Amino acid sequence: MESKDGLRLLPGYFDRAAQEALMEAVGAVMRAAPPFRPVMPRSGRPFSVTMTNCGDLGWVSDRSGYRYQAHHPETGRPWPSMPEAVLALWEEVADYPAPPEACLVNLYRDSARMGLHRDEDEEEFSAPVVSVSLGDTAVFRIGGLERKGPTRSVRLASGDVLVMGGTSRRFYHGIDRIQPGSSTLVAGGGRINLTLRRVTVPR
Ligand code: MD5
Ligand code: FE
Repeated sequence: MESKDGLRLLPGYFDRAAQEALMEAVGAVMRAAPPFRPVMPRSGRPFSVTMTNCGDLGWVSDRSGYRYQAHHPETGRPWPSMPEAVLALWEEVADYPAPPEACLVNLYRDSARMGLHRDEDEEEFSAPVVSVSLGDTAVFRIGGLERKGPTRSVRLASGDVLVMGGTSRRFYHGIDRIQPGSSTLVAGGGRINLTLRRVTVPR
């Protein structure tokens, strides 16, 4: 599916063997950089999703705000490097002349969700956001440039890749829920989402 907005869904981009290989790589990332539970700026309300990152920069949220930083907020160590397969995916689908700097790893267990929001903590909006779904199917909600505008629902299954380029880079979106038990890929159940982003403008 390719839309005039620059939104491209690539269903089944990764086959089961490739998904298992990605899970191995993600497991290594999580051992080096354990998932943490971010809190909302000011309120300190915890996210239902836990997160970690790989790459030069990682997205974090705490009482002082949202930002990208080079170190894990709890261990203080630099983020592990991005798996080769993730860099290869960006090369294949991003149509952008520089590598991604951040790969956010979101972990959704049973009732975890992500409210409607826009990705706007980056400096570079000419690069797409590339997202990989692994494990349980997610009910993804996508709107437009206005928070109050119409939205539609898209199911994201394990192995699907979503490329948000062009105008869609700034669309409102969120995860309404996951469908527990819809995949056997993630040990203990749940969904893992990899979100690849360029943060800075290349020089
Ligand atoms: C997820 N994660 O499935 C999603 C995938 C996040 C987040 O939203 O911020 O961690 S990224 C989906 C995305 C990004 C940018 C634009 C659009 C979707 N879009 O216009 O649909 O955990
Ligand atoms: Fe987002």
